[in-house]
Parts: sequence; structure tokens; C-alpha cells
Amino acid sequence: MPDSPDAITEFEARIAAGETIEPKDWMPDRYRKQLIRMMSQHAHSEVVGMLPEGNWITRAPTLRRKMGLLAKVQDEAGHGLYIYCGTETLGVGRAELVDQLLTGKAKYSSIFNYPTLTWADIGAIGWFVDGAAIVNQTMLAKASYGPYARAMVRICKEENFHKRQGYEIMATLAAGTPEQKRMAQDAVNRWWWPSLMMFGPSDKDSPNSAELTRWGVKRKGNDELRQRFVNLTVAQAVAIDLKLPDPELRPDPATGDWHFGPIDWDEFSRVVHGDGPLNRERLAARRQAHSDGEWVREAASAYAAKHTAAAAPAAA
Ligand code: FAQ
Repeated sequence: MPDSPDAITEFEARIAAGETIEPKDWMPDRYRKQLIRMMSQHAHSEVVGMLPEGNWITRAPTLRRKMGLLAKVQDEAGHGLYIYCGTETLGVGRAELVDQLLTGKAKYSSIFNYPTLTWADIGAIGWFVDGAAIVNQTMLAKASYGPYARAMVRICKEENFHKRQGYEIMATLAAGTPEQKRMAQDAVNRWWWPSLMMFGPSDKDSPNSAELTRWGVKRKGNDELRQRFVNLTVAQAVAIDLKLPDPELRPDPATGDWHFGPIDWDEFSRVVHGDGPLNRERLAARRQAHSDGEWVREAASAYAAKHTAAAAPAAA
């Protein structure tokens, strides 16, 4: 049965009054579907996002760097779990969502389809990718759906640590030998534009933004957040003497923003539709991990079933 217009009006009045929507509250079917879509894509991104950095755990240059990277990758797994738990409050199970990822039906962030070729890429991911994630997720911490917003608060705290470790890696390399500085600059050159693409298509081409904004899930558009990220990052690059690879980058006195050049939306579209540098490898790695973990899931379910049965009162 379609949602009644009165119920939708009442729901939108709650959103307009700044109320938080909780799992047992009434919500339009479309709101639930949009949240499941966006939150599950987000959770998948956190989990697939472990792969590019996981690639460097065995080759981190020092024990301190290895410990930092291990902790970061583990945090990303935790972020995926919080968000999958959030989607469960909307009535969809994690197994179903993971299946959508593994069968290629669900999206995950385009950024994780790029390779990590050198140690400097780990710095660039922390600085740019976590930096972009913080800008996007600080906004989502005010989203109208309570479980998602609350997950974002904790996630943003952890992403701040991630960003700092990435920036510190870049600052160290940029102040190192000429070869280290070249490596840092090369990573900046390769990660800058894909990081801008993380924010999604321009608002005019974003089919979901209007609805998500009306329902208070998105509090700002993709373009505004992207601009905010550029504005914040320019000064950070200057501070460590690395150059952002955009000849059009210049301050715009009329707006106070940094003007940046055109984004290659064809590349974005290719990557989102499965034809990026590493899409196939990323999905293959997730499928392998899922299959390798089968025995763990079986053991955990058997343990839970045994203990649930033991705790149940004996039949009369
Ligand atoms: N990649 O109408 P819109 C992280 C899709 S977490 C792939 O604008 P929406 C932490 C979009 O899904 C990174 N697909 O969509 C970390 C839609 O397709 P659909 C992930 C993209 O939802 C760091 C279509 O294009 N963060 O980095 C992308 O309103 C380091 C039209 O787009 C989140 O997921 C993209 N970049 O806005 C982890 C944050 N952009 O579903 C490990 C939550 C757009 O209609 C290591 N999500 N698409 O078929 C969001 O804020 C939003 O979903 C957007 C997209 C802004 C990503």
C-alpha cells in the first residue's frame, strides 16, 4: 500500500522541526529504501577500502608506521560493522547486503578502485581520502536518521586520526630525500582527482540529492562539500610544499573559494560502472575473503544456536 499523503506530511514536519527519526518510528518506504541504498554503499566502501591500504601492511617502512596502518585498517572494518548494524535497524540483514556487494549489484566508493603503488599512496589516502570522508561524514553526523548519524560521530573521530597519520606520512616524505619528495608528489598527482570524485556527481546531475536533502539525510550538496574539501586542502599542500595537480587552481575573490579545474566525469562513470583500474581485483578479493570466512560464520552460528537453546526454558 502506498504511503498516505497525511503520514508523509507529518513525517516531513518532524524533519523540518529538526527531530531525529528512530528505527521504530514511521517513515516513508522511499526514505527507508534511500537510507538502505546509501548506508549499505557506505558500509561496503569501508570494507573494500581496507584493501588498498592492507596491501602495504607487510611493507610499512617502520614498526611505528606498521602499527598505525594496522590500527587504521582495523578501524575501517569497525566502521563497516557499525554501518551494517545501522542498516539492520531498517529491516535488512547484513548477509543480504554483502551478497549484493559480492554479486556486483551494490556500489562502493569509486576511490577504492585505484592502486596503491608506493608507500606514499598510504599517506595520500589518509590525507585526501580520509580528509574527504571527514568533510562528507561530519555533515552526515547531522543526518535525520538517528542510528546513521550516531555512527558518523564515532567514525569521524577515528577518521581524524587517520587523516593526521596520512598527512604526517606525506609531510615526512616531502621533507625527506629528493626521491622521497618525488614519491610524495607522484602520489598527490594520482590521488587528487579521484578524491574530488568521491563526493559524487555535480548537484545538477545527482539523481538522489534533492530527495535526500528534503528528508534531512544530506544537509549539504555534493558540490558544496567538494568545494569545502578543496578549500581546506590547498593550504595543507602549501604547508608541506606539495603541488596539487591542477593548473586552474586559484583563489576566487568573488566567492572566497578556491576555483578548481574540470573533473573528468567520464573517468568517474567508468570506475563507478566497473571499469576502473582495479574493480575486478577488488571484488575478487572480497569474494575470496568471504569464501575463506565461511567456516568462521558456520562456527559462530553453531555456537550461538547452542547457547540460545541452552538458555531457553525447558518445554513444559
Ligand atoms: N563512488 O545521486 P548521487 C571512506 C553513485 S568512506 C561510487 O549524488 P548520493 C572512509 C551514487 O551511489 C567513502 N558511486 O548519490 C575510508 C548513485 O548511484 P545509485 C564512502 C558513487 O547517494 C577511508 C549515483 O552515483 N563514503 O572513504 C559515488 O546522493 C579510507 C548518483 O549519485 C560514503 O559512502 C562514488 N564516489 O550521493 C575507508 C559516504 N558518488 O545508488 C577506507 C556516504 C556517487 O543511485 C579507507 N554516502 N555515486 O545507483 C554519501 O554521502 C553519498 O551516497 C554520496 C553520493 C555523496 C557518495
